[in-house]
Amino acid sequence: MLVFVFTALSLLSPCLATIPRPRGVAISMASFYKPDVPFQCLDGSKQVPFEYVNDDYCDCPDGSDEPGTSACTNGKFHCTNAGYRPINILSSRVNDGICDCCDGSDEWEGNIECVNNCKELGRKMREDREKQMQLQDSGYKVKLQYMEEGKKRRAEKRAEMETLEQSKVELEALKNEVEARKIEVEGPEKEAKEKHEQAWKEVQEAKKAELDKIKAETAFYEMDENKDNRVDLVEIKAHAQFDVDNNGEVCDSEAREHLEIGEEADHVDLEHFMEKVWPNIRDFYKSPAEQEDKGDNQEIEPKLPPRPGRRYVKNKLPMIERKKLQMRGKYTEDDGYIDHEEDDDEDEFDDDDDIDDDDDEKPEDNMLEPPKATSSGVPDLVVPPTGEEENRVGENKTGEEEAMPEYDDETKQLIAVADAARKQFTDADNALRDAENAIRDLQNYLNLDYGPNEEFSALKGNCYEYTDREYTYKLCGFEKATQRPKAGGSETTLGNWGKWEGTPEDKYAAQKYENGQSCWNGPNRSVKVNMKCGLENKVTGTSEPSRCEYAFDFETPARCTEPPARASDDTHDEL
Ligand code: MAN
Repeated sequence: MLVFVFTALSLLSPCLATIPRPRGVAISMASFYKPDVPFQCLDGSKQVPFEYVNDDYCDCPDGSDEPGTSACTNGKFHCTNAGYRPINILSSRVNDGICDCCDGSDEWEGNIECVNNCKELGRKMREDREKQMQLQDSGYKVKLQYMEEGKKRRAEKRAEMETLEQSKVELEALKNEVEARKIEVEGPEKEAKEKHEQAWKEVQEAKKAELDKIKAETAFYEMDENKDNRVDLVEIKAHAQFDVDNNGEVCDSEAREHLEIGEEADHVDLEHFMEKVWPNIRDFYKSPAEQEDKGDNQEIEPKLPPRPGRRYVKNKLPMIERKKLQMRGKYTEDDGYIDHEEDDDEDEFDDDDDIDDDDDEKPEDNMLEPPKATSSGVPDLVVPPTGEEENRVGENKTGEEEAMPEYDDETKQLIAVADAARKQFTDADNALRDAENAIRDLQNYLNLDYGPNEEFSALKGNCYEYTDREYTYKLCGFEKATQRPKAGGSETTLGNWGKWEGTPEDKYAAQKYENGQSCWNGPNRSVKVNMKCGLENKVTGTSEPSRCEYAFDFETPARCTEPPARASDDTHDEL
C-alpha cells in the first residue's frame, strides 16, 4: 500500500521525486556519484575527476562514468519512467533517435521528440495485474473446492478400498465353502449320470451287436447262392473282394484263408461263419448288390416295352436270377434284361423285387428277398435295411442321433442339487472377481498423484476438446490424449498418461502423455500439456513443435495460487 501512496504522490507532484544525480543514474546509485569527490569507477578499476562523469568520453572500463551518454559501448542508462516501471537500457541507445524510455529521457538531445506515455503504460500494467490477481483470486477459490473434493474423494476411495478388502476376505471364504459343497454334491451326481450313461451305452452296444449279427447272417445267405445253408469254396470265389493278391481270381488258398478252414474242408456253416469268418471280413464285405453297384448304380432298362412308371434296376436282380436269365439268353451284363417274347416270362422273377414303382415305392422294394425257412431248420433271415434306409445304431429313422432317455428321478434330483451348488459357486466366484476388479480400479486411482492437495483430481475422468484448422484434439485427464481429423477418419492416440513433467521447482506445471501411436519413421507420439491458471478446465491451444511431439496449453483452476498481497508491485516511483 505504501508504494501506491508514494506513486500517487509522485504523480501529483513530480518535483518531490527529484534527487540530484547525473543523467542516467538510478536513485539507488546516486550516492556513488557525489559531485564534490572524485568518481570511483563502479568496477573499482580507477578514479577520475567528477567532471569526467557524462563528459561524453569513456574513462571507466565498465562504462560507469558515462551513464547518461552513448560514449561507452558497455554503459547503462537508467530510465526513471515515473508512473511506470524504471528500466536500464544500453547507453548506446542514448540519443540514437529512437525513444526507448517511456518518459523519453534517453533522447535528451532532442533529435526526436518523445511523448511521455509512462502514465498510460502504468495504468495498463496495473489493470493487467489487477485482472491477473482477480483471475488468481477466483481460480484459487475454485481450486480450494477442488482440493476439498479431491481430499474427500481420496478418503472415500480409501474407505471403499478397506471395505472391499474386507469383503474380499469374506468372499474368498464363501467361495471356498461353496466350492467344497459343489465338489461334494458333484460326486454322486457324476456317479449317477455315469451309471445311466453306461446303461444307455450298453443298450446301444447290444443293438449294434444285434445289427452286426443280422448283417453277418445276411452276408452268409447272400454268399450261399445255392441255398444249401453252407458257404463253400465255389461260392466264396464268386466274390472278387477276396482276391487278396489281385490276380483276377480268388484262388483256393485265398478262399480257405477267408473261410478259416484247412485243406480238408471245403465249406463253412452259419455258426462257423459268424464266429470265425465274419469278424475278419465285416469291414470290407460287399453284398452282391454293392459289388454290382461299384459306384455308379447303373440302371438296366429292359428291352421289352417297359411298363409305364416302372424300371428295371440292375442291382435288384439277385445274381442267381441273372445267371438263370443269362443261360436263357434274356440277360447280358452289357444290356441288362432282354425280352424276346413280350411279357411271356414275367413270372421269371418277382415284379415287386425287380421293378420299382417310381411313384409308389415301398421300403420293402429295396430289400433282398429273405430266404425261406428250410427243412434243415435255418430260420427266416431278418434282412436288415439296405442303403440309405439303413438305421445306424444310435440314430433314429430320420438319421438324427438317437437321444439318450431321460435320467431317472433320483439322478434328476442329484443334478438339481449339483446345479444349485454350481450356481452358488459361480455367483460367489463372480462376486469375488467383481470385488477384485473394484479393488484394482481403486488402487489405480489412489496410485495417481493429483497434486499436493488433490486439486488435479478434478481432471480425472473428464475430457476436454480443442479444434484447430485440421484436427479435433482431446485430452482425457490422467488417461490419454487423442487427435481426430476434422475431415473424418479414425482417432489417433497421441499418448497415454505418463507423469508430471514440470520444472524441478514447479513439478505440476506440465503433464506428459506418452507412448501414443507410432509415427511413421518417427517416435511414438507424445504430448506435453502445459498447465496454467484459468477459471475453468480447458485446452486453449495445441501445436506440434516437432513431428509427432505435441504440446497442449491447458487452463485449470488447479494451477491458480493464492494471490500475493496487492501492495507488492514494482511500479514504485523513485523519489
Ligand atoms: C498424422 C498426424 C500428424 C502427424 C503425422 C505424422 O497426419 O498425426 O499430426 O504429424 O501423422 O506422419
